Amino acid sequence: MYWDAAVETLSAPQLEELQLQRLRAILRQAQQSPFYRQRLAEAGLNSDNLRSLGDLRRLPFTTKDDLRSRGLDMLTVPLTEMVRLHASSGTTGQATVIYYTRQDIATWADLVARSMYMTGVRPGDVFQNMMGYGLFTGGLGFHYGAERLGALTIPAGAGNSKRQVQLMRQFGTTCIHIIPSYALYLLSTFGEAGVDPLELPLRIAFVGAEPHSEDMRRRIEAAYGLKAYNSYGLSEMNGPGVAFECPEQNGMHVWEDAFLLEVIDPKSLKPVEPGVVGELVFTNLNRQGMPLLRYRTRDLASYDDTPCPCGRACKRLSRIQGRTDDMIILKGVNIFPLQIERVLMGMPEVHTNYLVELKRENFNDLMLVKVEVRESFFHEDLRYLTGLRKRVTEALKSELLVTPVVELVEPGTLPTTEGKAVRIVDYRNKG
Ligand code: DLL
Repeated sequence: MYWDAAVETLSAPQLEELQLQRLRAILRQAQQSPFYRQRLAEAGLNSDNLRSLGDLRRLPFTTKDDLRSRGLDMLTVPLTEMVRLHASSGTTGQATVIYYTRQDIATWADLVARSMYMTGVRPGDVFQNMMGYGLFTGGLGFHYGAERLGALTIPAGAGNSKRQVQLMRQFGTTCIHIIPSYALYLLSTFGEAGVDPLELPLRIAFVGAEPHSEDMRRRIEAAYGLKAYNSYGLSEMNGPGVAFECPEQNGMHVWEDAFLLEVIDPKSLKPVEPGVVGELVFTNLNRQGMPLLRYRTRDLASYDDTPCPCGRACKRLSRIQGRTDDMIILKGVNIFPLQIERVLMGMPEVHTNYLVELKRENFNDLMLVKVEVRESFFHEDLRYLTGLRKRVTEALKSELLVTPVVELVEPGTLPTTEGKAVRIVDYRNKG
């Protein structure tokens, strides 16, 4: 049941003790980097005078801007000792680069193996990795983890949908790693190929890398006949394998022996209570080449520190509600993309894709929501479609508190990507 019982069965106080030891060691390590040497000196903090985990709060946060401007100054070993680099997706500006030593790659692989094992993957499973291999961490991160675990790993990569279906049939794939929006899109390829995913031996899917709702998970589970586990990570903290769902599917356990978690109010920067949504801040506890201290992720979620029936004491994160930088402000109202998704994926008439366009007409902000409607509903009469359009508009309005313009479109007509879905296009400040 446990990949690393010595760590996974620690009680909360034991875990804290381990964190304190590791934090002292990582402060020593971080002092090898020009960036943190200066930061730690300015804060008057070092491994000898750190008494409790809370003492770390004396150190300022590390931000994405710090990484961009001072990234190379954060290395604690010479560049020649690094064996790999990855870069973040760069959806919000210039990409940030993370360097890994050989030991960092091994630690990361072990965390991913632990995550996969927790959901029931075992040697003998056939694991099809449908995430991009490259600068993105999703592909290689899971690849090394799956091999470490001992699963037969198919490095399928992203896209090439027909081939994905063919590989699943040919090799009897039992576990998949897939972007959730792509998992729904791939169903149309199954349809075209005349293959029913329910007849394949699929058991487990890992879905992550982008926000998705509980309804979306249930849709994936029902269509493929498997259990889908939410997986969270970010390149700045290795990649996938930071927080992962256990069989309870009730929040993602943060691997707290490797990452010290803080959840803060993004405005006051004070810690928030359990259950309150705040920004996630992580400190690497066992990364060698480029440990980041108090890194502000911009991701918003709440945490739960009550015991989990699975026996692991590690705190659980809620679904990521959005990012501090992807919040839409429309007519002064704050909207997170996940709110839109929750409404749409909760409606059985809605197919797998939608697109939100933000426009400005005559100095007035406008939200246009294009929604694919399932085949069987799309061919209903006009009166039905007018009624449906009204219902979608009302449902969105009551969640978002602004009235969108809804357009119903045929299934398969909106653009798709093989990577993270682009659901929102903001034309307001363009042209
Ligand atoms: O997306 C790492 C990853 C790969 C995670 C595969 C899970 C599976 P980046 O490209 O650096 O790394 O993007 C990180 O993606 O800060 C979140 O905003 C978002 N994200 C990642 N996982 C989830 C998730 C990878 N499960 C950024 N739910 C993060 C919601 C997620 N958002």
